[in-house]
Amino acid sequence: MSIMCTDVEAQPAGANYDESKVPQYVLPDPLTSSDGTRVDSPERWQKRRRPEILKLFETHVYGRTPEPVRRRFKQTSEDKNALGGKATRKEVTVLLIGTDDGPTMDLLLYIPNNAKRPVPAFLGLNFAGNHSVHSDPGIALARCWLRDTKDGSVTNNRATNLGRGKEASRWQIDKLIDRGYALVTACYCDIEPDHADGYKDSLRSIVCPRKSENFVKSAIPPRGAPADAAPDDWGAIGAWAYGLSRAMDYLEKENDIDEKRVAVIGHSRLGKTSLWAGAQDERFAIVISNDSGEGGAALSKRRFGETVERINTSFPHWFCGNFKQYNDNEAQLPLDQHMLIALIAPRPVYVASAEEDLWADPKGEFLAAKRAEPVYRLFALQGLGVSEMPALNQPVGKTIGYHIRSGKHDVTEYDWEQYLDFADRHFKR
Ligand code: GTR
Repeated sequence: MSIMCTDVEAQPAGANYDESKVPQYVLPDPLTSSDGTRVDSPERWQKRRRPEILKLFETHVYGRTPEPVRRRFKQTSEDKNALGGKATRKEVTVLLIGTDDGPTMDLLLYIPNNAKRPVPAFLGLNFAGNHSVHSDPGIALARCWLRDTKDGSVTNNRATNLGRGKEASRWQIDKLIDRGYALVTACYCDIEPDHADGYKDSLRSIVCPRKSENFVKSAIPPRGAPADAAPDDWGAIGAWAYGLSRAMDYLEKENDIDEKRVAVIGHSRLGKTSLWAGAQDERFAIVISNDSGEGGAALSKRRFGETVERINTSFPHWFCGNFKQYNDNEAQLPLDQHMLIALIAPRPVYVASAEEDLWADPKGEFLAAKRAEPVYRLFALQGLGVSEMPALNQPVGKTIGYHIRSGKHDVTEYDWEQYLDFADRHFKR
């Protein structure tokens, strides 16, 4: 793997990209409970160890997710003749606290017309608005706050028509439809705008698990969270994951989609989000993380590429307050990301890396998937089925899928082809 990559975005300066400088680290054993007892059966895992690990991630990394509050769904459009007649396009607004004047999340659905309904689906949040995922002019422009872009596709934090189809290559909707899958997406900024003050326009300022209870005034100024947030209150990733679960609530009511065959998918920060959503919410039948890196699939203790300190500094709003204790202090983390992947067991999970995406630590992503395997074995399932990282563009794995693709940090047609093949193997048996 080349480490002489000149892509600044893929490889920001000042981080470790040298395998020989990775510190010695010890990963906690997912199959040893906090009282030292060995987890030797699926029942013990589900009843005892899984809740224990979930709690560790809530307390130290992503923060606690509140119980869902009342929500309502309103279909706002339907076109049975979309994409030249091969799909039905629907738009549905989720009223996230049940009131018309409260926060909303706009879902976009494409459902294949030539497949037996109810169909399986991929569900994922998008970065740039629903109108960015396909050039179809029938998609409503995103209504949420978006970051301004140089190309004019977002101006004064509002989407413009120039953004139509801008992210289409990352979604491959025609391919999904041709293969019999629905796509369901929403813009992550509907749930929380992605900046340090975004919580002010987020569910996090309205739906709070228990304000002030357990509140410890932190020495670290509460950037990225309400001033009275507890150190284990949820961050933006927690809020985005909550949004995915609310989309799933809608899919349970949508007759054209089989809610038992929904794969949750995300790229990069949204790959961290899909893993956290899939870890918590067992309704997601497959979980896919594309180039998710630090705080996603990559092991934190390896300190290769992005570190806990870098991510907490650049994105103070993503994780809970407690996570900041591990800045430059990963060795003290009572968990690592292999345990997040293990929380998805026995459901299939797919981790993908890109060769030039060293910032996300491809090897750390592979090793986390590998170290989740013992939990899959407990369920008599084969995980990756390989002991070494595979060659480029050589997908591996049974219940845990993995590939490292050539190229940059992105979601490509190649990535989607692997996810579709993986979903076929698990959903179309
Ligand atoms: C980077 C961040 C990564 C990754 C990426 C993305 O700036 O450091 O953790 O999430 O953004 O979301 O594209």
